[in-house]
Amino acid sequence: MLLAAFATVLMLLGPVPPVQAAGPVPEHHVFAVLRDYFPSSAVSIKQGERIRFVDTDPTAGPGHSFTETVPEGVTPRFDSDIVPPYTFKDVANVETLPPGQYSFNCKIHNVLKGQLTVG
Ligand SMILES: [Cu+2]
Repeated sequence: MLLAAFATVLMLLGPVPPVQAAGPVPEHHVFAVLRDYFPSSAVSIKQGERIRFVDTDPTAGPGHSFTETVPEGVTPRFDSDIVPPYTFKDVANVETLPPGQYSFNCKIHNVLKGQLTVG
């Protein structure tokens, strides 16, 4: 009797949704700078993904950065800061960006620039 009532309640509740895992680990999109140029001027990531900026440029002593292009005095919303040659950094805050288009450049070398699309 009690079991039948319990079974009826379960049927009324419907199927139990599967338990969600903690969620996917944000992926890293690797963006490298090669010998004083960005090999691609366009980068696309999904919302929540991160970008690991790798400097493989042996010619640039000061290194490079992956930084949002902003007017002087404005704080960029994402920035790897300067990455010395043969090292890498994750671009800070890029995983928090809402979908949209963003311009980026190297803060040392303004000619190194591109477009980031967050989908
Ligand atoms: Cu640079």
